[in-house]
Amino acid sequence: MIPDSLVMLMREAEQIVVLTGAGISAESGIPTFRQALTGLWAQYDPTELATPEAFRRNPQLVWDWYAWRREMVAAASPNPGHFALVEMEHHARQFRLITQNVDGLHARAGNNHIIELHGSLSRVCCEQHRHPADSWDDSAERPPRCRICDSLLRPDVVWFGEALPAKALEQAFAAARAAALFLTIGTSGLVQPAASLPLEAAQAGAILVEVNPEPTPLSSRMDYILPGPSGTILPALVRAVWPD
Ligand code: BJW
Repeated sequence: MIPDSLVMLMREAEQIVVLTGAGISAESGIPTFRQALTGLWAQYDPTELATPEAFRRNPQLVWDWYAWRREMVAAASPNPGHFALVEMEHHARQFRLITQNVDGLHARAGNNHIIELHGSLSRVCCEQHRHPADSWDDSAERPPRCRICDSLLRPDVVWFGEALPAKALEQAFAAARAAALFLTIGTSGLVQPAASLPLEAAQAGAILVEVNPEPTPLSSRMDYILPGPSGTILPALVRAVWPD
């Protein structure tokens, strides 16, 4: 299942860089971003809720959607795919993990070198000045208001049309350019600028590997495709490369 040539390349790679998307958390029971929602949220399209316009139009709806997701993530656990990346970090000479996910499951699994491109569900800040809020009471007004400037609180995540955190973005592109081997795991490769990272890595000479049960717009650029769920493929990959 894992080509011998890939095993050798991974063993010898000076720096392994990984980009993850929602697919790696699918086996933890967290729906992917472009998967239709079920239950209470079935009538909404996530790509239409994750926008500043949606928040301006209906802040309570967007706040409640994130509260629901925060609870779902708190009840979930990292899966074998997350844990395989902890092993990979342990064995690789140098390792960087770039994630588009806001669920914090990589950190909970035990990875150390994580670059979060799209923020974090666990942080909340105010709409106007991005003042961080450590605690909030949403029993009265939802969203609650910032204690400093009275603007509405929002999740500290990156919505469409918003700039990614400058430092994280800079670190991610630097890591991509330094990669000997770049793994793209569980992402549809549709959202920029994250989707440009594998191409930046390839331009600088990296070998590209994709782990995904479905083909993506990035698939044609890959050197290796490992089709299947990351919770199965990644543990098999780590076992093949570092058997002991
Ligand atoms: C499995 C699996 C299993 C299933 N195992 N795999 C250039 C060209 C065109 C457009 C743009 C461009 N540059 C910028 C844009 C606009 C826009 C964009 O990219 N639009 C495209 C959709 C066309 N980008 C932006 O707006 C970005 N901002 C920006 O560029 O700002 C510029 C600026 C500069 C200065 C000032 C101001 C502005 C921001 C993008 C922010 C994205 N935010 C979100 C929400 C985050 C918060 C939240 O989670 O609510 O990020 S949207 C959503 O998409 C989320 C995800 O991180 C992101 C990527 O999704 P992902 O992870 O790929 O998930 P899915 O669901 O799409 O795919 C899952 C995959 O898993 C699938 O392939 C499955 O097959 C697979 N899978 N089970 C492995 N078991």
